[in-house]
Amino acid sequence: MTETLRVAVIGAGRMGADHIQRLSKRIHGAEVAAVVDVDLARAQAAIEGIPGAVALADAEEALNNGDVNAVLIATPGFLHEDILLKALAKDIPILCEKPLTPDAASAWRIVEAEVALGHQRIQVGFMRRFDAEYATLGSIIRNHELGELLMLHHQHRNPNTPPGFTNEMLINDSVVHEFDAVRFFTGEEITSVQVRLGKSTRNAPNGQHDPQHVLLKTESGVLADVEIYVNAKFGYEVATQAAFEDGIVNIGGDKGPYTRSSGRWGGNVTPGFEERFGAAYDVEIQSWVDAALRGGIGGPSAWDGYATAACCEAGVEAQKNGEKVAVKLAAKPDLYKED
Ligand code: ISE
Repeated sequence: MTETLRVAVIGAGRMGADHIQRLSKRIHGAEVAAVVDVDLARAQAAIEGIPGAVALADAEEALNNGDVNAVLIATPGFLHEDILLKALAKDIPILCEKPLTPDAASAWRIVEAEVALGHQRIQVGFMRRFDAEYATLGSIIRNHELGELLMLHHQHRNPNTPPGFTNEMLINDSVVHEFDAVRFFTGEEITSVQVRLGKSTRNAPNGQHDPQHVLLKTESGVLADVEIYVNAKFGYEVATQAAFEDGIVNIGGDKGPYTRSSGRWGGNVTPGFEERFGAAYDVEIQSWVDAALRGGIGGPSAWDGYATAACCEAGVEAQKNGEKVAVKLAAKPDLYKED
């Protein structure tokens, strides 16, 4: 049995660079064997100080490197399908950053390829499932501690967006997390998505309508709403309020330390997702590595990637027509059904 994952990290941008540091400094049982980026200089900079790692400009070359036995994909979503299919053909552990792929048809091709392989190799990078407060709220829901869950209210606020962040990406890149969170909390599929556009901030780049109000419904009728506001300026905030029959639970509000000094009170605003979810990313990647060394996956599956891609597709249509759009899902293959 393999004792160490020798990981090829594909993509050395913001998320890839963060995972490279994590794998080489904090994760047990895995090492960075290769870093791939079309910008070779960026790949070279990313392997600095990592003994035995090589910098490459081509993902296939990394997959064919005899020193590589696992892959972490951190390129933009539209590049995932090709690498995923090649990595599945090698039958090696795969951690794929969200989204699995940008649309339901391509995500379904990935599901079909994994089903043909006969076992699960793909874990999708929905890191929020590994956040301590998410886990606590998830268990309150599953154990019916406060009766039935009735509604979920989400706030998802980013300080600003990188260049090229389109209006569709508010759904495909950002709300994709809430699609997964709602499925994780309820254990149900989402049946419809509606998007309402009100006043837009003057800080939204051309082409973006920001904020947007997204309304979801699950199979049993749980309603969820999401305020997605990606040019909120003040900082980063991901918070949820859950309404139950017997109580209300809030997670993800401001974190301490809360200080009173020199006639002022307050604390620090979280600047970005690396700080907000840093611990969750560590737990997520360790869970992937531990499960991969045992031959399995340790988190959300390709089915979760497909189901959220179908929600995104409905969400982008709903952005355009303002209607309630049904989420269309194929039948779940046995490979993804729990024993
Ligand atoms: C980004 O890609 C992330 O995954 C962040 O968690 C999210 O808050 C942000 O909106 C996305 O663009």
